[in-house]
Amino acid sequence: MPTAKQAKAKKKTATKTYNNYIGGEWVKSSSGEWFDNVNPADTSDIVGRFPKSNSDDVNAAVEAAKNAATKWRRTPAPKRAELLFTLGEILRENKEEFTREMTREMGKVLKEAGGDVQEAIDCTYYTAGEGRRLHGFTTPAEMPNKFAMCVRQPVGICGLITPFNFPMAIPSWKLIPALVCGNTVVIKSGEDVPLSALNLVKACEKAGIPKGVVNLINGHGSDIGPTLVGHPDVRLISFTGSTNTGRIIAEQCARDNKIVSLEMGGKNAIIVMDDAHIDNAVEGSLWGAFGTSGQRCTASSRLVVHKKIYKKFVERLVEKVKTLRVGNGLDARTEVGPVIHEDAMNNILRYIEIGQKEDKAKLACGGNRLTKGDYSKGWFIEPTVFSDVAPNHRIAQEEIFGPVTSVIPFSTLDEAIEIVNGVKYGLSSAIYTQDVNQSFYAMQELYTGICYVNSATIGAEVHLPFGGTKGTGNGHREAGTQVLDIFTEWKSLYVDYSGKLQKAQIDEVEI
Ligand code: UN1
Repeated sequence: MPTAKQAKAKKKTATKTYNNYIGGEWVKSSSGEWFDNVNPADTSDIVGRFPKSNSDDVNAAVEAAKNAATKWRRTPAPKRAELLFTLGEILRENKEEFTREMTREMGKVLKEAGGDVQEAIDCTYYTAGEGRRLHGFTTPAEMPNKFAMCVRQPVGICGLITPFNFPMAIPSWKLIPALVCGNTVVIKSGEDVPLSALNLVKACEKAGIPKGVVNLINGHGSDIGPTLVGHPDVRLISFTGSTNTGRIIAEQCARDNKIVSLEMGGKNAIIVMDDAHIDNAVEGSLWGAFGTSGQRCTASSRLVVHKKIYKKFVERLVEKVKTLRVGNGLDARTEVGPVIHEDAMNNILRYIEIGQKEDKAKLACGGNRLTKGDYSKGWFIEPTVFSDVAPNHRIAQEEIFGPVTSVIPFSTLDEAIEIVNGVKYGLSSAIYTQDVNQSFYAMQELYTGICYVNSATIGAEVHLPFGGTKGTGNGHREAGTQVLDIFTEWKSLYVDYSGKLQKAQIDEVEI
């Protein structure tokens, strides 16, 4: 028999178990199976046990969302928004705890995890404000004594599929607008970071969002994704993640005539002109390339640098990169955390190998997995810089999603723009220059959804549209007021008060 003290100690270290949230109840998966949420900085640290859901769980969650839909849709939008403002308060009150839990499950450093939670708070307050706007419009009708107007209506049940890299911000980008617009949702969060989405959903419960309006199912994409995407009662899928999965989802949605919004890869670049403030450009590049260990869709994975300052830039960059402190994100001194899991690490290492074989490209620093001491517990890669990279090299074309960046030389601004635009993605771009003409020309010519001047490619704010051109997405924008166009459909309303039949396009109107 263990002593009371031993039992207590055991209880303290016992892995916490979490459930799905369906119809306002916290429930196990009907599979009875679980998966571990593992800290990528220390794989012996199990953050929690989460239900490994299956199709039955998805069906139950959709059913719950369906049952709650009519009442929620009919709740006046300003009242829906009031609950969301309360949600914002709850997130603010719990920011510190949510931040630590996020770092533990995802690996990003505490400061950045705090930024992630803050982005969810910002999104909640900003988007809740739409509850008293959700503007439609009126317009003159072409017949006399007839009124014409247009209103937004909710689309119905939304499936929200979110990735690992912004464990609370990205779910909030989808959830909050969906709710303010009057939809009910089923969230399937990234299986590597289930706790942050669960914290968000728990906060929704606390805020008083009615049962069934928000449902959360945990588990692996391959087990539950197809059922959610293919479910006949789900009207919309909003997905952020890999290009491959996005394409599969889009194909299924096309077959079923579903609305689908996709946010996928990026191969973002910073142009550094010869007149740039070079230290600012180096600092921005460090932040853009190695923040979140390069695991942002917006990461600065290409640095396109003018030949006149190229040597100096690479020298200063490499010098700084070598001083970056890699480690467990929970240590406040850490600047670069681990990558999310072993497969991701191996994929990044494979790209580093490919880079080393590219004709003329040089490994300027980094390039290895870190394995000594505490590093052996997790998935750490040295911040890596390739110089003398050609625009068509694979490391300059394909998304690596890790702490690796490529420096590419150029001679003219037009050449630099061609390099930046010469990839299949179009999410974010940036230019460092002191010249107003060059900066406006670049803003005009860079074919990306986001463009920064004198700043890196990361750091989008929630009140501006977020999304990209070409292979990054399918034309939608999240955040801003533009996200409302994803989560509502327009309804045109005509009211004829002439007291007779009037035929548009046919009847002559006397002038
Ligand atoms: C992402 O990488 O998918 O602009 C989102 C940024 C963050 C969001 C990134 N606010 O870098």
